[in-house]
Amino acid sequence: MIRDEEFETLPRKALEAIKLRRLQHLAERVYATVPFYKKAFDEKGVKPDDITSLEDLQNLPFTLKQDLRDNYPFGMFASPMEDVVRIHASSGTTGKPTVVGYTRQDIDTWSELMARTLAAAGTHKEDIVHNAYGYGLFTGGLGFHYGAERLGASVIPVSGGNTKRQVLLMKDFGPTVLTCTPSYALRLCEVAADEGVDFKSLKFRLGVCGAEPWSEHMRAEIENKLGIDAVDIYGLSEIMGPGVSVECVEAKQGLHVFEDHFIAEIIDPGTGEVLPYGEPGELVFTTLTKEAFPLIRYRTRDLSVLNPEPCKCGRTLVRMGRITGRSDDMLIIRGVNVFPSQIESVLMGRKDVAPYYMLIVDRKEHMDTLEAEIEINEEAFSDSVTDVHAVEEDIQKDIKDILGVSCKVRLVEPRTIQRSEGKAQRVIDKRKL
Ligand code: DLL
Repeated sequence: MIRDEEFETLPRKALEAIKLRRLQHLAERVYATVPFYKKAFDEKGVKPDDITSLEDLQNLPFTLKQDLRDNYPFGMFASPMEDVVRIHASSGTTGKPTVVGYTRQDIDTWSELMARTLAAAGTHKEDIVHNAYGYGLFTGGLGFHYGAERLGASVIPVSGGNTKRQVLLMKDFGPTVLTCTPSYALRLCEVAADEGVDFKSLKFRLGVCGAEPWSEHMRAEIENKLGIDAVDIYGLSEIMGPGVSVECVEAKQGLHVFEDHFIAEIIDPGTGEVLPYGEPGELVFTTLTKEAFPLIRYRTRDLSVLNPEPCKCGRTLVRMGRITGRSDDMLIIRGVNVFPSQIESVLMGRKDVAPYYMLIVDRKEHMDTLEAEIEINEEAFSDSVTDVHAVEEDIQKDIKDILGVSCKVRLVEPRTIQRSEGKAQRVIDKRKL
């Protein structure tokens, strides 16, 4: 269903006129209110009123995750704190998370966009939504919650975890729409089977899955095992949370970007040059309507491709392809963003291991697993009193403290981890998505 005929089916020319007007307004606002942007514009020699066409966006500076870290926690906010009514943070666990803020108007815009998202995915007001995205600093739980309420559906704010209990609720409450990560959807199905509940006998019709990479193969598995339609939803905290783009249930061919609120570009991650429609590269987003935390040309590091052809559902919004990977080395393990360099920092602080390691990521029973092979150093290796098992446990604990995910540690003999001559290959991702 198209909730917003006005914006979702506009001829592209008319849509572009709206985007330009909003971009001009945004540039003026961030230049006046966010010191980071004033400096970045000045350094590039651009002024807000230089923007006379959408192509001029290419002259504006990029925003990087590092810029958000440098301005931690609230330095990028464009509204005074008294107007901020909500704070969320990214799931990344490197010391400082990425912090984002929302004004009352932002929450309203987000709720409406999530209502549009859920509608495009095939949700109606009569539906009961089993919302198993995590509630808390993560944007998934509350984002879906507000959207489902705005749509008029009934939402069960079950959050993640406690899977057996979720199965009981699914049986008794008869929810029709499942909202959770694709891996958790499969996990729910498995635990249901263990509890003697055939997932297909439940009332579910639809799953709205995202927040982590998945594939057509995995979609087929979810659809077959759960007996539902599964659609892909994309978003990131920095840009708003879920609801930046979504597939329509009619076509399931690319995710419609809500262009009346976000401009998407694809760039060459190496040169930063904007690529034409149809060419794969890194997704870059500019927020057009956000008040508290507007961003100009935010580099997501997510790899995708854009298609401006109208969709058979009637929407004229540009579609992005399923995310195919990342241009940096960030891993998403059970929904938590993990950088290999964080593991390195744990090892650097120790006397008994060498900074050589290999991370092995896998997916067992639909759950991500992380294992680290780490080289013990010569000294500790030849010392007869070294208790290898105790060292492994100790490192395991440090990694869990810093990353927030568990990682099985296995010490290996000195010089057994392959050295590289160029860029080190430190991750083996065996997940078949
Ligand atoms: O994951 C927001 C969200 C919640 C999206 C619920 C969809 C559903 P972050 O925790 O900031 O926000 O993580 C954002 O997750 O840059 C992608 O790398 C990845 N990601 C999100 N959706 C998808 C998807 C939320 N559909 C990061 N496919 C993004 C692949 C995805 N990767």
